[in-house]
Amino acid sequence: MSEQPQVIYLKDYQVPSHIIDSTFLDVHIDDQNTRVICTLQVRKNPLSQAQSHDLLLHGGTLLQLEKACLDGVEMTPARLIKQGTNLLLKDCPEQFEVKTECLIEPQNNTTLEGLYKSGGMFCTQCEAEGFRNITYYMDRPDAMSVFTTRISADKTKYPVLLANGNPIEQGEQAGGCHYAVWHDPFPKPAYLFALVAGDLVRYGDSFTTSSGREVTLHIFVEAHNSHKCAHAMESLKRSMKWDEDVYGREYDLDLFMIVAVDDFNMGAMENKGLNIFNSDCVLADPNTSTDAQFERIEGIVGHEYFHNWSGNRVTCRDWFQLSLKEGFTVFRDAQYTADMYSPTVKRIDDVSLLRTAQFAEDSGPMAHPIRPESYMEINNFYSVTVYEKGAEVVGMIHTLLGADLFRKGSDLYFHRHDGQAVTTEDFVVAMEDASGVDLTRFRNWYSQAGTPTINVRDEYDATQQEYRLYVSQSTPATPESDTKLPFHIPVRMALLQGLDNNASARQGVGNSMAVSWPEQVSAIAADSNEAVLSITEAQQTFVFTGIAARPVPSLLRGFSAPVKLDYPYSNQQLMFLAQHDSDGFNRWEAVQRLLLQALQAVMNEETIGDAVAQPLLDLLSDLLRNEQLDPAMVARLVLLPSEAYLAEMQTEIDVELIHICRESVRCYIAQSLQSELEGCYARCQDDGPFSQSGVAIGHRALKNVCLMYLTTLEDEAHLALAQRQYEKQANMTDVSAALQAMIAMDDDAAAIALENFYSHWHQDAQVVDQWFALQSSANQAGRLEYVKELLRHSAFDIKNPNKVRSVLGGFIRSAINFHAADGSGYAFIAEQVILLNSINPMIAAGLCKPLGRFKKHTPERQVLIREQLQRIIDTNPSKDVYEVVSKALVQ
Ligand code: B3K
Ligand code: ZN
Repeated sequence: MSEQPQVIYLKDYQVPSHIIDSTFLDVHIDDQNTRVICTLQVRKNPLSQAQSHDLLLHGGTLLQLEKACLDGVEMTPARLIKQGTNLLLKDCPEQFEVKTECLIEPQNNTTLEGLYKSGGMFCTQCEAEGFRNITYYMDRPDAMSVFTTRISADKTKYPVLLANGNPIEQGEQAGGCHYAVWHDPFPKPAYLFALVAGDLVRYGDSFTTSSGREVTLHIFVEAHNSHKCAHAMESLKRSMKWDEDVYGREYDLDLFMIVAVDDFNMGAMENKGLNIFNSDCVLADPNTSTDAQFERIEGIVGHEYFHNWSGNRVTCRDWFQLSLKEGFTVFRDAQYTADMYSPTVKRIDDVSLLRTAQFAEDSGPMAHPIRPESYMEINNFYSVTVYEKGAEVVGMIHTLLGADLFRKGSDLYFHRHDGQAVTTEDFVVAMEDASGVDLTRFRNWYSQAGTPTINVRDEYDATQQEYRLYVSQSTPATPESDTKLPFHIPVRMALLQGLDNNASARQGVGNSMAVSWPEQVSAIAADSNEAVLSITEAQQTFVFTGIAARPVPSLLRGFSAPVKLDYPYSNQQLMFLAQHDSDGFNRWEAVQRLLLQALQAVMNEETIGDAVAQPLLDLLSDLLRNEQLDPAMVARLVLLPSEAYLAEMQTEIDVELIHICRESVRCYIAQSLQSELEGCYARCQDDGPFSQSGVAIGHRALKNVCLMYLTTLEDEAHLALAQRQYEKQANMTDVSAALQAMIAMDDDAAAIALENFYSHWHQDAQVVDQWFALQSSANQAGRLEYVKELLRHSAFDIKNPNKVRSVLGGFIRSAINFHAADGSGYAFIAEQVILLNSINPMIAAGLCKPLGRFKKHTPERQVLIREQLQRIIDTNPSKDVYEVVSKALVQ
């Protein structure tokens, strides 16, 4: 990149000048030069204001144009203008045919966008703008066309030829080649196009839709992975059923295909009828995959399938609307996972991610609203904000409307916009029209970045029997705006009958009170014990009357809004909520707050014994001994807040202090509760056949949390415990937890186990990725050289994003190493960014993001990080990297 990249603005949006009624692609796959002949039936868009009759076709740097014809006549240079990498076709008629012929070299395409080769197979990734590297096209999501795709290739090397839609023809052709023709009847934007050619085996099944149609389901994988398809197939069938039951959405083609690909920039892609998945997000086997991976695969299979309606049937008008499909679909996949597993545990896991990754993005240089106003490179905006906060915004609409009206809204949205490319505004209007709920102020969530804080104070007047909540909200400045309008924040809450009641009421302690809710309350639960406060102003007061005794407020239940809640909970109140709150999320939240306070006290030099007081230890002890609670829930309840969350809570991050204090609190808890931890570990040990029931998964999670605590004691007995768990080789969840514990103990035993593990699994790329990640993310100081050595390992491949994510992503997660005081971690990542920039700009830019968030670090670290950012930008990087680094440097 030699000049500054162009900035694209939402305000400049214009309807497409032309409509492409049909697209015929003829792709001849070849190991050297792949030929793409593209025939488009085009007409002028009656809605376009454009004066000229020119047609702009996007083209990428990888295209080599051989020929272009308009209505069968080869175009002369005077009418075929090159504009950068794009093509301008001058003075076109009202209706015409364009035919272009290009050569491409997928085997040399390391960006993994457009058509590329992964191992022995050819595959595509077109979202967001990859299609323009396959052929010249109107590569924008509001240009929808009916696609027919003819693929031809060597029959022996590439026996399987796939594209979107239904197969309509196949046969032999000269030179040992064969061909297949696919037709997709649903008009779609180019970003949903897909093509695959490879030597793959097929895992098949079928699904009967609610209206009785039979849909054939195929998962294509390389032969050695054929035993790893069952879980994804079951997940797919469950997702199809769930979307019918919960959203009334039926699948629309006769065939649904998934293809597993080893080299893939992200998790998976929802191409119409032909989803392409990163192998890591589809292949699973109990011997090689952890419980977390199984759950993740189920969520991603669901996510991509749900896109068939929220994304494909109704798509985005432009890329600023990305959250229209991503936020909504993440919300849908979270609902699905909650229904399949435990809603509370899913919520806890999602909120933990939001509060670390998304809150950090929202307070850094790349902060953007879920509907950004501008971008240089759209790939940089496939962010935790657009996805996770986007899902929270949809979730808040769900909370404000209630499940029934939300469903009415989604029905209206799908019905009204089926086959269209629309905006987030269209989504909100459908929700308003179906429910009658006014979402005017709510729209600020789409246009403003930043994490609001809601400040809540209360007052109880015993003589008036009145309880008041004083609520105010504020949001810090972010790069797009210094001033913020108030948000519409739904605060789900209940008032719990507290301890200071008179004796007669004592039996009701912890019950939520049946309250006559004040008028501004927008929704009332059926039993009137719970309500949603609609916070819409900068300051509001809520008055509750007829309250016989001072209640304990349970605020922001289920984390009903992506905000920071500032309420001065006393220790006693938190203990109370931790034991009594009927909202599972808020029970967890109360324990987290207690643990956070203890950690913060240690960081403020209080002695551990005082900070981690006996009542807190008693609470943890009760949890570890409680056999009634869901073990998966207990596993989360007793876990200390992560270093990333502790960092998020500080105004100036002290990496070492956080690390040392958290480690010592962990150790102190292990010492104090050793017998409870050992007891819980033993109780959760399932010696029967391997099971994936919720309880079995929960037991493994809890047992491994206990193991992590116990191994902080660094004694022979607990090292032996981890070793025994490793040697048992019961399942991958236990094996990798045992390895992680041994690595943390930094013992020679870990080295032996790691070698044993590698020699056992070196042929399984997915397991090798885990092996890399376990080592690179180990959170002991001074591991940089070790991680550098991993890069030199024969199994490492910088061109494979999964390997990069395992090793470099793992290293960045290990804060104590990434933020090493001498800057060595920053210099290391900068070197890798520079190297990766020329191979795969999207992955390189992703690695830059953590470097960009330096403002909250100490002045010394800020200088060190800035130096590395400057070093990167001095290499004149791709626009992906340039955008992230330049925005970081101007903060
Ligand atoms: N829609 C794709 C993401 C495409 C990312 C392009 N950089 C996967 C998903 O969200 O379902
Ligand atoms: Zn998605």
